[in-house]
Amino acid sequence: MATQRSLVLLKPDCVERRLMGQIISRFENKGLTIVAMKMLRVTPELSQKHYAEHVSKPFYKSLETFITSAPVVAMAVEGPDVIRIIREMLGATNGMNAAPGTIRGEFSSSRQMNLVHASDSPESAERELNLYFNANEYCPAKYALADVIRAPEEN
Ligand code: FUP
Repeated sequence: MATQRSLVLLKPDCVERRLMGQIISRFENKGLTIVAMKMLRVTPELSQKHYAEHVSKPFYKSLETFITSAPVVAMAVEGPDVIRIIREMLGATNGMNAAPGTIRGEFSSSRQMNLVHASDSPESAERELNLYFNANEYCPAKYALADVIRAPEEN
């Protein structure tokens, strides 16, 4: 299984609601590896780049107001098939439709305030990671317990 990296963003609602620890714990509990992390304020310029495919849509202005309203936490999360796994952990985009047990299913009842963003394809991941991180901000490591999380051939 190919090792991938996904951009995961804990959005302003996640930070404001003090849910950062609970959400990060889910990724750690699953055995995924955080290889870069920072807190920042998304600017309108960064929002327009991040949500380039949505800039011309009617909901964009409201989305920009929301994503720039409070700090976010950006993470690069690494693991085999991690892009699919994290999207499944998040659940449907609209928290009202997200399955019980998913992050949005447990914590969100909103389409806009859905707590977490994660890349939806390898192409998106590369583009989005480059928006948030420079090459020298990654801290890849082989942790001591890696071999009790997955067999070496599963990585
Ligand atoms: P996702 O791939 O889950 O990030 O969702 P989309 O690319 O479809 O949407 C990007 C963000 O826009 C989502 F976080 C939700 C938000 N959104 C709205 O706020 N209103 C809409 O009508 C559609 C999407």
